[in-house]
Amino acid sequence: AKDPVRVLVTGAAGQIGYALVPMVARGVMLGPDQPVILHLLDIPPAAEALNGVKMELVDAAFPLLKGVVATTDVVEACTGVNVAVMVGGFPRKEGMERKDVMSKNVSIYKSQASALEKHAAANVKVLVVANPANTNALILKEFAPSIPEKNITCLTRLDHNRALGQISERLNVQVSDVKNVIIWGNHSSTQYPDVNHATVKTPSGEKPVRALIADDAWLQGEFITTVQQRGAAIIKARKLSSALSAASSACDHIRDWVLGTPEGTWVSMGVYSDGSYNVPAGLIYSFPVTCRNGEWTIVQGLSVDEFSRKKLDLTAEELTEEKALAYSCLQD
Ligand code: NAX
Repeated sequence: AKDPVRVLVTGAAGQIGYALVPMVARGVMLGPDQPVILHLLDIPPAAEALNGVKMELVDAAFPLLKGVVATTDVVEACTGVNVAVMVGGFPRKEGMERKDVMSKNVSIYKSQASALEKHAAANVKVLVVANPANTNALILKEFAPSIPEKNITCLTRLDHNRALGQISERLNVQVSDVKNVIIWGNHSSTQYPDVNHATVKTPSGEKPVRALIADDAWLQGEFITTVQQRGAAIIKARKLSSALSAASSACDHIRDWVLGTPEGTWVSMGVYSDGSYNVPAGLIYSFPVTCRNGEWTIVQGLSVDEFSRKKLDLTAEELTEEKALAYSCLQD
């Protein structure tokens, strides 16, 4: 039997945490033959609720779940973890300044970075979910210099999956037959969902989405805004933000990273930019990636037309500003 993998979930008493931990315990994230030990972190006001989640995990009697560490102690939570899913953060409340929210998250991610750096397993893979996800991941990277930068990522897979979903609905095809959409940039409303290289499996072979959907106005308009604004639409409908889809996409992100992407398929991940596609180096930016042997690689050589170029640059500009704001918080 395989040794258990230790998976940290921060913010585990929250909404996404509640949807995510049973998925991890069922093998959705790391595979049906991979035992896991869950490390659950939250803050003291949520300690009782966190203990309730632990009780339910015990009650569910998951065969793959070999242990649960539920704690409000960051060091205990981070010790020995192989995978860290960072869902905990400070939410933006009505009337709050952007800088105040940024400042709270910068201080959370700075201190959790140090705890991970000192106490996590040497090759820990980190996925930041909490918003502002790209910039939180960047802060985590800056304050955990001994964790390889390739190991620190943020979640844009939910946006990627939303784009697959919209194409599948529009064409009335199975979502599993659609692939290779791309989310470029920030996990925010400036993200660019790009279908220029996406394809659909049909009885007569793989066809470009562009050839199947002739309606350019929809592809360059409503499709993009629907994906960009989907989070807000879910809040409007549910009075709560996306949770099951966020949890499921976090599992997809880690599973593909660890176990690899299928041949001929790429996915979107927020990763440390090396300057590919003329995106400024030093941002955490969402790119198309393939994964193999536990490492992601940015897909190279895709054509970027003029319309797309503007969108890639716009979301990069926003991330550059967020980075500057985060650094100004560090100085205060
Ligand atoms: P909740 O407010 O339900 O849960 C957040 C949990 O984090 C709470 O239990 C809170 O006590 C805990 N927490 C706060 N500070 C902490 C700290 N310093 N250490 C550990 N835990 C801490 O929010 P939920 O709906 O679960 O969303 C969590 C985060 O995901 C939010 O930042 C949200 O904006 C973000 N999202 C990101 C998405 C993405 O695709 N990247 C999509 C979904 C979601 O909106």
